[in-house]
Amino acid sequence: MTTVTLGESDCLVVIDLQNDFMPGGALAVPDGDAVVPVINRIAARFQHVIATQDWHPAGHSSFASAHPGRSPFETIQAAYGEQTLWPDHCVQGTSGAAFHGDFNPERVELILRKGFRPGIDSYSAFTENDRSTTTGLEGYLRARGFRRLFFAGLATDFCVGWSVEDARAAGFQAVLIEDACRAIDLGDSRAAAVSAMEAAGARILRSSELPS
Ligand code: VGL
Ligand code: ZN
Repeated sequence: MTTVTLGESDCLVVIDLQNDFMPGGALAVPDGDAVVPVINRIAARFQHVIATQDWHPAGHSSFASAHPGRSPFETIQAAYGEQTLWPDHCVQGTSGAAFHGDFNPERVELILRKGFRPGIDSYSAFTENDRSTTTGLEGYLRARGFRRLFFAGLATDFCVGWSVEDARAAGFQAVLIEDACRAIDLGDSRAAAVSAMEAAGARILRSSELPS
């Protein structure tokens, strides 16, 4: 059932398809590897594809290990507000930060790295967690003439969700391809993220609704 026609002003944004978010990885997303074949398949349908990489320096302030006495998945009050603490993950240049080996990045036109400032995390591909430092992606996408962005990858409730909301705030049409994403799901964070994306005006589609 195809409900969408893809064109020159559409771009697929593949979020954080990295080893550390896969089963067995440092910050494993349940069933995270199931999205890889789906994304490989749909990427071929798009004229344009970009990807992001979570890219932290060792000792990053989002790592619980940088806060004596704190554990992963606790929240702390950072200078810029609430911040969840994570296991060490996606350290620059490590195999955990590399793309999943089955992800075919051949058609990826831009790889945007984020989370490299030691004191600021960045879930969103657009704006870091202080909600003011920009990654530059909005300007890039606008300069490329994209108007509608399709999102896939990991994790629905963090990097994908925040990116979708920021895409809407920046004035892009945003589409979540829900079966091409998986969530970390802390508490009810997946459901909350999907509600927030819908409230922001994002459309939720299944990959079967894209051209085959
Ligand atoms: C992510 C937590 C920490 C993600 C990245 O890709 O969703 N989540 N860093
Ligand atoms: Zn991270």
